[in-house]
Amino acid sequence: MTRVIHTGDTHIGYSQYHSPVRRQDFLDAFEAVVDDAVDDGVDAVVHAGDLFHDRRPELRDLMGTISVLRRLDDAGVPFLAVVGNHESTRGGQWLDLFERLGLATRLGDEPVVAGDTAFYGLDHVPVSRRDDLDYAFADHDAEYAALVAHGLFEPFGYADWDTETVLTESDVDFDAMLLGDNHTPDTAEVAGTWVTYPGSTERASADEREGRGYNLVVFDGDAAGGDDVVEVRRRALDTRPFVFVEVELREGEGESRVRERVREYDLTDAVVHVEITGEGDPVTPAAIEEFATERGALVPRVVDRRDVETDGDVDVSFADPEDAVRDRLDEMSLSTAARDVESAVRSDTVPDANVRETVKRRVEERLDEEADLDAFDPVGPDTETDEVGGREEEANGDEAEQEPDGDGGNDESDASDEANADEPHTGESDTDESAPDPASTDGQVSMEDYL
Ligand SMILES: [Mn+2]
Repeated sequence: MTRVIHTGDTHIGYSQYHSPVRRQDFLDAFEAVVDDAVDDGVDAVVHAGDLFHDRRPELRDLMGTISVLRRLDDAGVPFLAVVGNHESTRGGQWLDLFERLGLATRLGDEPVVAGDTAFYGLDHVPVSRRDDLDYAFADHDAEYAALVAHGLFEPFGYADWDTETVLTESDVDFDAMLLGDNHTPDTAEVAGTWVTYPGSTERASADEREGRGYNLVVFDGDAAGGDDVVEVRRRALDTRPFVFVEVELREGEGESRVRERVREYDLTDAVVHVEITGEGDPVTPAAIEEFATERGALVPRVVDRRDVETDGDVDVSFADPEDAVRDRLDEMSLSTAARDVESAVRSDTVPDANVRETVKRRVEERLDEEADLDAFDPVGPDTETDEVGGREEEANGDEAEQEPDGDGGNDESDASDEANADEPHTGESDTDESAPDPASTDGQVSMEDYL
């Protein structure tokens, strides 16, 4: 019999809402999981990726993580892990550092045995490179086998990775796939194999409404009352309270009604989301946020979803506006990378919801190809051929459709979040607060952004 704690999507280092308290919360959640593992004496902690929120964790996040891993190691509990999309770096992985320190084992195509189960790993692989995967795993002679992987697998939401293909093409017969990436916990059976997500351990987005937790997975011939060899049980974590207040204003109602609704909740130390819909008078979100703070909220966020009146149509016309834009762009000596970004933003073939992810991916791909760093140098107005290439690329829909994160949904502030990740010291400046759309100025992003 083997008993392991299966967790993932810890997102350590995430200063959600630019809050240092929230940043600590993500590390605390990891610590809580490890505490349970030590108390329980499980055979291993299996981590399915996204231990860190981004590829450049700060020193304090690394030190915090190391001290938690050290506690686990002192208790003799192995930490077996794979690399997720959020933390993946171009060179070595942070996980390799922990392995070098003797605090972790990076799973791969060779079996790592804990109890009587062989564990294998599959790091996150972008959709564009999945065709090259051969799912070749070395033999094992353990009783059971499990594949730990990071990605969006069928049959769960946002899936872009076919689980049956993985299971069919693998040369090891897995009893379970222990997954990370999808922050919504769920378990299903695919072709006789249990596939399960434990979900994130702290809410990385306000869309993650249900309680957080992790899985306790038991490999045992008599698991699940003898009906199976794998049993997946979910355990809850005590995390930061999130309070959601929905206020639908009627004609004539306004700020006082919103306050009245907010007052109905215990806001102590909570992240508070107030959403205003309906009719009624204008409300100043800042005033409501101040009110929530006075009532003990850690982070108050107010979003007014009511239609905001615009200044009417823009009264400018060009014979061919696209042509005018192109002319202006030609004068700007933009780098190839900047043109990539510009074309993704302006293109008709990239759906609005995918723009941020597309931009992020294009820049990342250029960064990943060391040889492509020239693409960030400004080019003169004479070398315009890149622009055509850029447009062709998006015309065939490649970028927009092949999204490893499956971020087909609402990508409100992923890009600004990445910007913060690259420049941690500007993280407090709330860059996303300056965006014009009220729905995207709450510093909050949808769940898909954090898968
Ligand atoms: Mn994640």
